[in-house]
Amino acid sequence: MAEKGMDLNRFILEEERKHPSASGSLSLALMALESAAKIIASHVRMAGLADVLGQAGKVNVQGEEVQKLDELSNTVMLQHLLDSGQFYALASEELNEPVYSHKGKDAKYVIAFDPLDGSSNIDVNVSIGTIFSIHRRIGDSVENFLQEGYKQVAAGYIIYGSSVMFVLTTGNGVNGFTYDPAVGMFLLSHPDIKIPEKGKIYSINEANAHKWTDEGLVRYIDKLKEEGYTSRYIGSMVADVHRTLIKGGMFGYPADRKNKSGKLRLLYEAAPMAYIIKQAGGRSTTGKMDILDVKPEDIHQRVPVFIGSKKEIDQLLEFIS
Ligand code: P6P
Repeated sequence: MAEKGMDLNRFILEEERKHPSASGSLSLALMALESAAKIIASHVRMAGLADVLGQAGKVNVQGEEVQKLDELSNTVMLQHLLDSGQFYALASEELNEPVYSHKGKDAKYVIAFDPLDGSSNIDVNVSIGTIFSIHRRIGDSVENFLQEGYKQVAAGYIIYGSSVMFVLTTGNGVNGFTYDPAVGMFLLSHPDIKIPEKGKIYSINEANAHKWTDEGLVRYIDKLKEEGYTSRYIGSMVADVHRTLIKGGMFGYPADRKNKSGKLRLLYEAAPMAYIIKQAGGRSTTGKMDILDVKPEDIHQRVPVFIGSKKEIDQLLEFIS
């Protein structure tokens, strides 16, 4: 296990050395992500002062008002990832269609990302985050993004909270790196993260309970209450899932009569988070199947999401499957 305090770049290179056939492309890809994360973190930290808050007055592909930080984060991600030359194509929550990279026309990977998830929380200074999912390139067009989540090469998120953390898996466990702005480096603070087998917290927007379409979900939540669980729901997926990873329990965004497939996006929210949690020893489900087994049909496809500790997810499936 890597030593605490190791910086992210050295960690990435040492992981590369474990794969003699590695070309170094994934390392360069992850380092480009790291650079983008540092710049986004700087702007998020200054948001309250730089008058970046407020609506940019535009509506994104999700039909949501775009905050200026959303736009800026998307631009920073595109700039660094395209410039790295390590990605054949990029898909973003903020863009209708994927971007195909000239510099990456022979690249081995594609990436899907949510540049700034939870952005509706920017104005109230709640933790928000960037989520990413990296797959191998398998073709010349959109099929690159329609791969099941279990095929991900790497996935993770950067949470911009009381501290900035880069949480990453490349398929060999989960490691968390906390940003030290004094030296401008992400330092290994949470080596080999494992989600507790069982938690004491459930995280779900109960205001939607009367609309949930999963029969038994209300009874499941009532059972957790009887077992003494507490509720924590921030309304920022990266923050809610990060707490679940560290403390255990479950996070859910179910389907309801209004959102027939739930609200969260498969490619760049549910699948990368499910991969992180699985690599940390947890479970994920749509209520019907493991999130990582879902074959995407559209790059902005939504899925119902239940992610967390083995005990809570196994117990959930006794109530809703
Ligand atoms: P609701 C934030 O807008 C987001 O996309 C996720 O980060 C979060 O988990 C969810 O929506 C919150 O949705 O309907 O509970 O406000």
